[in-house]
Amino acid sequence: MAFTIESAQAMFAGSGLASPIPGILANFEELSVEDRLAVLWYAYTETGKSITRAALGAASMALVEGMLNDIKVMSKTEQTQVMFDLAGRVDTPLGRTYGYFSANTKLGFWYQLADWMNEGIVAPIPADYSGSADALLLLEAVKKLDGGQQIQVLRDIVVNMGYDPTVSPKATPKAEDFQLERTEPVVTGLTVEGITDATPLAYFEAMNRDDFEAAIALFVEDGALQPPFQKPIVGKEAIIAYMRSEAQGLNMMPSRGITEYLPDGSKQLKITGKVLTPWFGVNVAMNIAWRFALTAEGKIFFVAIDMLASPEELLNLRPPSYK
Ligand code: ECH
Repeated sequence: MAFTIESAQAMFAGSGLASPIPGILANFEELSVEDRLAVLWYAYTETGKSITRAALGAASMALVEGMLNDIKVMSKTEQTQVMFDLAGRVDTPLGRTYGYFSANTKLGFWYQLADWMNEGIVAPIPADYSGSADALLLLEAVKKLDGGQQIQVLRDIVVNMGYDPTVSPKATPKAEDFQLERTEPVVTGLTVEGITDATPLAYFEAMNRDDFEAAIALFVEDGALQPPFQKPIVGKEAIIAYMRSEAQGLNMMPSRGITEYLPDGSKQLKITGKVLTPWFGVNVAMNIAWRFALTAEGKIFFVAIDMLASPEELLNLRPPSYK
């Protein structure tokens, strides 16, 4: 039985709980722009305490610098308008420029604005705004998430701001946009309880060295990678472009896994563990599952990265019916 992307997506279906994140993101979309910014401000000041942003590559802010400097010299009213337009995805020149930034560049942009807000250089949010009942409810839901889930929510919202004139497929983000440097030592010499297969171990070690060439060499030509809450990215070229832009400096700490052997020699594996992002270092560990579909030759046909709904899922690898 050969895998298809659809069959691989369904691997270990039902072995995880439904994540609260898609619902929270959908509710966020229903809020007014004022409410959105207020929720982001409070969510950020809660989690932001633990941000130990990695050192940024020297060239990395060049792209956003012009935009940030324009904002810096604006009046407070204009600054607020820019933020409203970005949050409301209005078609403006600034919104379009933002729309083309890679995820890390967008995060770096807001990170700088947040600093400037605290220093009084940029208009604060929200000076005299207390938030609607819906906004407060959403904030309560965000507070109940673990740290890893909270930063995922923040990241998804920031990525979807601005005006994006491209219809899918999205313009491939450029790696040189924004380089993040490692803050934590690279995790090497991994052992994963229950996993002896060389391919996933080689994958984790390559990713932990930011050696995306070595990681991509483990995939079949039309292989696919599915990031959390996203559609699969198909084909080696698209995957490596994505990795260069989004996976720099990540530390992957897989801890245990299970393997299912299929009659034709192919395998499906589920591995759980923690991932650190250079944005937060050791302050926030994300609970993650990787679901690999490996061909009989040991190549990666598909890997899905899932954000776990609860830490218990790190241990419960099988659906209830297997128990
Ligand atoms: C202020 C108010 C106005 C509006 C806004 C504000 C600023 C907000 C700021 C937010 C900053 C947020 C940050 C979030 C960073 C999140 C990072 C995450 C990373 C997750 C990575 C994962 C990796 C998974 C993968 C694995 C693989 O094996 C393959 C590759 C890959 C307050 C001004 C907006 C400043 C910095 C969640 C899960 C494991 C798929 C990448």
